[in-house]
Amino acid sequence: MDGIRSTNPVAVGDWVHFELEAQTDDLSGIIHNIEKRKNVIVRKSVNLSKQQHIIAANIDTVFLLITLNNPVTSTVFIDRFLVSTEAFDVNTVLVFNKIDTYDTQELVALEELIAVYEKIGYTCLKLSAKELSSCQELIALMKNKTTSFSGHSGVGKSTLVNTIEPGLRLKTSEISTQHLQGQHTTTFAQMHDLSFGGSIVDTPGIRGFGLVDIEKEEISSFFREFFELKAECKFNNCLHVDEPKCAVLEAYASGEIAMSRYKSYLQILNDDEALNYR
Ligand SMILES: Nc1nc2c(ncn2[C@@H]2O[C@H](COP(=O)(O)OP(=O)(O)OP(=O)(O)O)[C@@H](O)[C@H]2O)c(=O)[nH]1
Ligand SMILES: [Mg+2]
Ligand SMILES: [Zn+2]
Repeated sequence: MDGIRSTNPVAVGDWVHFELEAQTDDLSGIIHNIEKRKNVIVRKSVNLSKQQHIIAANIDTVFLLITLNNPVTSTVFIDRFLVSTEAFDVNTVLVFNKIDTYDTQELVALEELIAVYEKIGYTCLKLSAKELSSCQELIALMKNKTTSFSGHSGVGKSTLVNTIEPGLRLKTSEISTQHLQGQHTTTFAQMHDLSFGGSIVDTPGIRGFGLVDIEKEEISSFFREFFELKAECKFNNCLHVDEPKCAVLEAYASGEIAMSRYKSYLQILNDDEALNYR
């Protein structure tokens, strides 16, 4: 990860060597050195397209918060996020939030979505960030670990931190009634210690998730269920689009690979700026 071109040289989660400045009251210091990072969560910087923004470093597990509506989290957003965390070696758990707000039909859709991701090996949790009793499984996964909450603005990241660690009282905001989206309440990533052990990084909501530095041929390596199959494709540089004897296409045709996952794959493969920031 060293030599990464990023807009922020130091990120939340970095281990640094620093010296306190003498004769100041506000404990300011000078950072001399940053320890080698175990991993990073990055996204493409919105304004400088070739640069990355490091959302957090040295994370044991990132929890991607997902809501079916208010705001909508699309499957292509989830899959883009997963490609990035697979590429940077960050363990990812999917947290389906706001289950108290869903009607019967939405709960069915939720179960279908969860089935897609559990089948390919991702841990999925369902909870309501406002009800501590629904968060026990999550808390068990956070204990004594450095973890992070990620996801669109308004999915409930700060609400969840407040429920888990009530002393913190982080600012949260209602979803905008006009756009049914969050209001970008959290504006910078911040790490908070947890009284049961460990620490959590609350992050600002991400609009879209651009991918950088991943070659077209590599993308399928970060779709777990494709990776397992690609050795069986006739061509070793197969992109799994229209090639003959493609094991991925065959698995898709037989229903083994979920339609939403294959659609996301094609979108990422045909990536352009317009697709990046949705
Ligand atoms: N009903 C219900 N509302 C929730 C739940 N989780 C969060 N909310 C509400 O959703 C709104 C947005 O929550 P925040 O915690 O501010 O969202 P955030 O992800 O931190 O958003 P940003 O800081 O903008 O990225 C608030 O009004 C919360 O009360 C939930 O599980 N159920
Ligand atoms: Mg927030
Ligand atoms: Zn193939």
